Amino acid sequence: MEIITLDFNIKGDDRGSLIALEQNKNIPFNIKRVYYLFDTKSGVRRGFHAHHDLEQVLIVVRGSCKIHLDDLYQTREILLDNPQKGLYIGPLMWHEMYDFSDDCVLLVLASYYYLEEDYIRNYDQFSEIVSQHKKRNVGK
Ligand code: T46
Repeated sequence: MEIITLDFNIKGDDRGSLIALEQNKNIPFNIKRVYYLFDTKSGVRRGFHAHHDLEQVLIVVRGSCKIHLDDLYQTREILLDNPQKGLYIGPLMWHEMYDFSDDCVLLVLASYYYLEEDYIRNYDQFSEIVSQHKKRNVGK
């Protein structure tokens, strides 16, 4: 599984740090939506879905959390604990977020508006779609 992480430059000076995020520059798509998760209760695990088409970059701007990634063939656990790092999650990647620190603020930049039809929330359905997709792309 290819894990795409993004490193953001800090525009730092003696006043502190600043990171700028720009579509099609350090974020690899047009940004249509921004949302953030905070005050996540202890022990909570969320996500449990993949997207058909959506592209996203996840950035923990404060605190830490872990991301479970599953492309049907491999799984990976990624620790996000640095506002300088982004994790790219593209289509057909099952993901779950867990181990949120009390102070965690998880910022997400998304390539499209909120669309429930883009979610695959059932793992069996995810498995079916990825397998079909792989079959169609064999030999390409
Ligand atoms: C994802 C992970 C990383 C909206 O109304 N608009 C929005 O833009 C979003 C993201 C959510 N919602 C509503 C839908 C639900 O009623 O907010 C509620 C919580 O959403 P959800 O249960 O989908 O949250 P997570 O944490 O499971 O997943 C979210 C994103 O939905 C998802 O796209 O990739 O964060």
